[in-house]
Amino acid sequence: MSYFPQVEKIQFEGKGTKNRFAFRHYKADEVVLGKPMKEHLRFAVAYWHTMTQDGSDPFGMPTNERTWIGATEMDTAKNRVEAFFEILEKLGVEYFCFHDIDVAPAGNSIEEFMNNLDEITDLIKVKMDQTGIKLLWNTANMFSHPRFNNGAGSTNDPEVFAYAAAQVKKGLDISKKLGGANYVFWGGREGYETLLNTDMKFEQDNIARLFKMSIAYGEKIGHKPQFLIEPKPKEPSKHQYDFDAATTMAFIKNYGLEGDFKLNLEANHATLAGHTFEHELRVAREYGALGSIDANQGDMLLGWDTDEFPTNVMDVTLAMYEILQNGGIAPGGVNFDAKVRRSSFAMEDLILAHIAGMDTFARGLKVAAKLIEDKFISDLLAERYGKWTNTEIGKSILAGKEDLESLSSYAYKHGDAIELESSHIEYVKSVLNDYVF
Ligand code: XLS
Ligand code: NI
Ligand code: NI
Repeated sequence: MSYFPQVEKIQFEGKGTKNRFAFRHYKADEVVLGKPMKEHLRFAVAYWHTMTQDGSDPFGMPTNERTWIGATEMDTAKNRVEAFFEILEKLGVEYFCFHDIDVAPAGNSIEEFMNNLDEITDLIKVKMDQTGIKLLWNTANMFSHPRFNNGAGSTNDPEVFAYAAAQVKKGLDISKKLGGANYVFWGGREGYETLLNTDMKFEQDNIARLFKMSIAYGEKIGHKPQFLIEPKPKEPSKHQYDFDAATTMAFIKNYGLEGDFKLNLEANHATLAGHTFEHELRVAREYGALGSIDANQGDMLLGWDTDEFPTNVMDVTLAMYEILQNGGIAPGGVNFDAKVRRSSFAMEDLILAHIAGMDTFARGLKVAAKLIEDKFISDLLAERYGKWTNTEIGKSILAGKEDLESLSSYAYKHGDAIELESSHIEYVKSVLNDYVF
């Protein structure tokens, strides 16, 4: 049975096509900078937004038409697996991501939950074997259930900590079974409401304890996915410990987790933290910790994680530039942590939204590759920092031959004759527009 009988496998038809169910820019096998697009992009579909969102919001009822709702929760869960793989295959997407609770109902006890997970992930494995589709990452939802209202790793209650540990253990067992490339920790409740009742140091020590147990368990079962932490400054907590890339790197270094942990960076989380997405990617890249990305975009007029499908070519170009400069993103990928708007309630919108995101990333990739081929940004940097390598004083400072006294006498001699150069940044941005449009 098909959930999208009106949709064939999506093909590349180019910019002029009037067919809504076609790629206008994404051509999986087109070679860009020596690699097919699909290898650069490693697209993944997110199970939660695609399969479980109903379109409700704090002011309104569900809107989404979804034909996979069955008689029981387990029936729905099984139907979703079928529908999900149909979406992946029709889009030609080779990876996917999920939380435990997205795929299997919680049931009435921890045993029932874990059994449900085993049953559904067995089904998922059959589908993976049939299609060659792979698991980019899975994760444990340790934020929705009331038991996590004070956090999971950071909880004040050791029994909650144990429950979280059970979910992570199961998550790693599933990752092993499905050959997961990465395993994600996003700490939505790992933060605080008020410092009045919070021991920040104790809570962070405990989060690190949970992470170290995870590394140890991975080693024990002989399955070592790349562990990723996904920063986000707030929402649902008022303040989240993994605020942004820089804060999370400080945490990783403070607890000696480098080597095992990298970052999964999300565009909308970057803007919530008051950064551009490319800023977050640059910070991670410079630490050698750019692991994977959650591809979406926020609405600058709204102060929350709206998780829109990415359609802004300029933003995506600058993100893809960082990814190319990183030498790619594997074993990570481009996961669409994005949901259709409430008014896009039809089944087919799930397909159309992913096509929009994939086309946007294809365009961003192509423009970023052109920027690299033309040395547009590297020439800009070479010019801007040129005096460090083409003046005697610049070379001498970099060679470590100067100190405060020698520089002080240099400044007394030459200080008033400094020739400043204009950045002409408006011109630069205008030329960048020529690349994008
Ligand atoms: C929420 C996060 C979440 C993670 C996975 O804002 O983006 O969806 O990606 O737990
Ligand atoms: Ni995310
Ligand atoms: Ni998010």
